[in-house]
Amino acid sequence: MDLGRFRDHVRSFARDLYNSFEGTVRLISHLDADGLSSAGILISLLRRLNVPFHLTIVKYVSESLVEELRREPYEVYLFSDLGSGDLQIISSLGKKIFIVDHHRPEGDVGKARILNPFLAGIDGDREISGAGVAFLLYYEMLDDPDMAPMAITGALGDVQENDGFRGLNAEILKLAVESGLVEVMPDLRLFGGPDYPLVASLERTVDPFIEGVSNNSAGALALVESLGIPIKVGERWITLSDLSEEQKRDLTNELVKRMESLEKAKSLVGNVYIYLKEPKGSPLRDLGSFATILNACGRMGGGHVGALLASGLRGEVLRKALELQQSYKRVLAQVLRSARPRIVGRVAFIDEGLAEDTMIGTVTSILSKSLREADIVVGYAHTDEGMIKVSARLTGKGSSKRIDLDELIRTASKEAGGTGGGHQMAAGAQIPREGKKAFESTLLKYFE
Ligand SMILES: [Mn+2]
Repeated sequence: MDLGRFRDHVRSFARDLYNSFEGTVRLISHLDADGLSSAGILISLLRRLNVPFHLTIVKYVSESLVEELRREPYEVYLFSDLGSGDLQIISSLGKKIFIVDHHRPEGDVGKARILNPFLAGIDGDREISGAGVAFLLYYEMLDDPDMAPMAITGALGDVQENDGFRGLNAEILKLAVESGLVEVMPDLRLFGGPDYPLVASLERTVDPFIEGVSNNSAGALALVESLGIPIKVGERWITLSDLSEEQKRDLTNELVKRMESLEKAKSLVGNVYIYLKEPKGSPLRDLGSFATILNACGRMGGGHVGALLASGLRGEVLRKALELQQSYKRVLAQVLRSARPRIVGRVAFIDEGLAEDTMIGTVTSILSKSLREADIVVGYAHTDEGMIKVSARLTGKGSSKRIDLDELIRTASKEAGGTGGGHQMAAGAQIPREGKKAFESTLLKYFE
């Protein structure tokens, strides 16, 4: 693998971490799909080195978290897929601190040891995920590529794939393919991948949303039957890979008709990443779906289940993870049904109380695709810290195309006494409760 300038960083970090092992390692990771993939890789690493660990999955680093950690009896703290933006709070911990992350570092590193692509001049937003960084550490210490698929899963979860991977992600993928762990091929991107039962696959695909099929088993079945595709091949359910070229073309055409936009239709076809060690019929065989399942675990308070799943455990752990995914779908559907956006000018607001802070981003995202009366959707949720989490998305309506949400949210959250930013199409913020009015008036002023 060509790690370029990052190679020396990985080596010296691995050496320092290895030399610091004594007693139990305190592992803290992020609750999104990338954070859980990272945790899975690090758990697997510690297990193989016979180092005991104590794991906690968190949404973000806060002062109260660090306060709690400080009172614990551990010596070595390992943070993954978070921490780079909170160097100041973390260094106040006063223990041996190791950070494995790909977020842009902010503040003074202090005594903490940090492994971060940005510090080697590599773009951690696009070229490597938290799980990717954890994997490079794993590979350096164990010289075994077996966890590379989890690095790909993390990168898919963080939406770093765009017609393939770049930079270090591409290097890791190459290793995974050459080691016979992963196969990449262009196909329909449905839940579960090409070897998953087709009807279930259609029903469970929600991003992109397929009108009359997503979350609708009768609709999914009717669609397959209307195309003259048999439901079963002998004794087993038919899958995408069983279809002839012609059947696949018919199916694709039918699905494209049900998409709300051309962009969405395009996202339906692309590379799929097959995890060859997973049996056919397992939803984990498709790494994109693996990320979807991990995401649901995290959002439903089952982060530890997701992390164990990512570390390679199956059986009861897999059963629990799939259960969490089902309840996530139910809760999300319920939240979406009861959403009543408050529309002011060209902004649709979703007030606190509808969704929890772990779910508001997803809710805002989904609503932004259906709301036509606004340019942007702004969702609010209470946080455990007594703040308001803000999540904003462009609706994709013609007039919204020129809005730079990153800048707009950054400015408005600053006015409100908070912090925020993100990307042009999607951004987020944390603001104090009393800052909500100032936040909204700054936002609305932009549209005057
Ligand atoms: Mn990440």
